[in-house]
Amino acid sequence: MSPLRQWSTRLAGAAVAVAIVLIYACTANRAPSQSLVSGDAASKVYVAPGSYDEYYAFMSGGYSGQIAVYGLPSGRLLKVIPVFSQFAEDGYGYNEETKPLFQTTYGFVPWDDSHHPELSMTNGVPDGRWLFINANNTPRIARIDLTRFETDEILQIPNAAGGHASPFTTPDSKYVVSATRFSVPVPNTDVPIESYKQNFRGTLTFATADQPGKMDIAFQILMPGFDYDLGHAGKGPSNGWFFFTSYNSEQANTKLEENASQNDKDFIAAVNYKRAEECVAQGKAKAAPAEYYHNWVDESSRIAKSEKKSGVKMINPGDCEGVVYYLPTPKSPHGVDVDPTGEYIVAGGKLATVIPVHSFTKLQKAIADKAFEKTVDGIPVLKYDAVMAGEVQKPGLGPLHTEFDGKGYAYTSMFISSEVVKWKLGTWEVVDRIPTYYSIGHLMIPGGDSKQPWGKYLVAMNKITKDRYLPTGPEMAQSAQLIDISGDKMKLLLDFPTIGEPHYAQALPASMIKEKQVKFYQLAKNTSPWVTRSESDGGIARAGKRVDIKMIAIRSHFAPDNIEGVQVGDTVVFHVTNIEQDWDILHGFAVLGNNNSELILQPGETRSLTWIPKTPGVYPFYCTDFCSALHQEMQGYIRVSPAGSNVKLMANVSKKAQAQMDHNAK
Ligand SMILES: [Cu+2]
Repeated sequence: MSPLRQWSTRLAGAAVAVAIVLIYACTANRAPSQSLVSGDAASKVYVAPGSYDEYYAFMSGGYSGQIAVYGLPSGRLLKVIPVFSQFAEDGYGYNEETKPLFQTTYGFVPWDDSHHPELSMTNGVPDGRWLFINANNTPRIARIDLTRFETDEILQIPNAAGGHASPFTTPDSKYVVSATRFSVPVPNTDVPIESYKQNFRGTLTFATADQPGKMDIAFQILMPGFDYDLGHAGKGPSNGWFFFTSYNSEQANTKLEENASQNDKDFIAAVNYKRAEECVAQGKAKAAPAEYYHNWVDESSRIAKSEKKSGVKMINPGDCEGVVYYLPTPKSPHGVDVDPTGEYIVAGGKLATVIPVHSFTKLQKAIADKAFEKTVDGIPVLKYDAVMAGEVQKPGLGPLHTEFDGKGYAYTSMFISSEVVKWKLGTWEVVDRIPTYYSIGHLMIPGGDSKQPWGKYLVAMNKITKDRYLPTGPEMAQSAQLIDISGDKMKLLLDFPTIGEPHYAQALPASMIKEKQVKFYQLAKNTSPWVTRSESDGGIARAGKRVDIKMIAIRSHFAPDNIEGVQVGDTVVFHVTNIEQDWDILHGFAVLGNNNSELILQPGETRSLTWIPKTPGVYPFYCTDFCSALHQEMQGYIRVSPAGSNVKLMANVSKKAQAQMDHNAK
């Protein structure tokens, strides 16, 4: 590049940066929007005490690694589902039963950045079976069961770094996908970063997802070294295709802010995954090295297991003609969204002045006509004009994501101009716009990325909240805004603070899952090797320096509740079973000085806490979940003696259990 061109490029980059700052400053200084809320907003979001919300909304926690479940329209927080981060509140990732879920080839990874919840689908419509969500840092995909609101399975994605375009599902949830945000050497190895263009590649992963407990990598597609950002499956006529945005088609490896903003157009990768399946069946995919973990919860014991797997089937597009085409797309595209009919593929070009919409019909014709402008690493690039359905003119600044109401309208979030823009599919005219507070990222309409949107509400998820709530120091909770989209004009109804970063969300009518909720686990079906079904089954056993204690919890006592014979240097594992058989009757367990977390015990479940006492003494333990009138009486003691002490291992257990213990001790 000539010095003059470099300089003008830098100026252009600086101008964009200044514009962003100025525009942000303008939006952030806007007066609070009391006047924008119409008089009947309160009645539209009021859910009377004891009444239920109309929708469940599942909002990712971003850098909290979790999912928060809210009721809509009230915005009431119903639950936090821990997924990728340890959760001291209930012992997830601390107790022995759930720790294996965090196993990866990098070791135990107790945190991640969860971005995109995706509901499982049948025939392109959310079906309420499962929720998937991606880990953005150490690429993984989790499955959450929607009868228990618990994480049941986590699959690691190999040959990837930054699993951002994930875990979007195919219309039948046969596959969930993960595309690497960061291109890396594949397989990853020690090379100079300067060798980016020679050595760095992207991968698109298709993982099977329709068999609980059996998620696995079906195949990967090796792609040019761009940054892959988001994806969505085709539907209806475009069923069998998947669309992924990419930026950094410049393949810059430094100062991407400027160096990856050079090209006027980057690409959407249109992937024919039915064709990929054919190539795999025909042996055209190569066996590629990979190591990854698959972790899942055994249904009856409720204990997570880990399995290390190796090898993947890797498709090189050059060996599988017709598997990938590139759609040129202005400019540094972010979101890619397919309308309910499956015909329109909408991109959000972060730096584009229009919202470009591709036509699936035209895409097929362009492929048949070989309307290619060039190839990139063997991938044909279709001509923009040959695939373009239309462009939404002057939509605002910084289009990111689009969802649909099922009535012929699309809604696009505009990050820089902090607004939602409503436009008409087919005519591409903007028909309404509403400000958001502030810097909206994703937006969500229940079912709004499916074949059947329930288009009554829209939720804006905003990155910056300043001045919207009572101030809480330098950091404010991020925020969601509920917007009524049932009429011609969008109406702001409600702001509510969220947990972590509400990156993206999904929602469905509550009626689809509320009757399916598990109320307690049946003790008779608990196959944990540490289950204690009654007081007479409790006991203690020593094996070398390990001491296992089997206990029950029931209103309002533990049994046993006095334990002696533990020594400094022992590893003590408390296995506590909550033998209540009633809905929402939980107990907890914590012991003095424990370097771990509490246990929370759902009715009928067994959970295990590892404790390594360091000094002699007597240590109380107690129930942490307020359970009954005599909750404060729900306590006990464990005596710790010096190493080598002759204090006998004992507990106030039943005679039968004591006889068994005495037998074991011989
Ligand atoms: Cu209790």
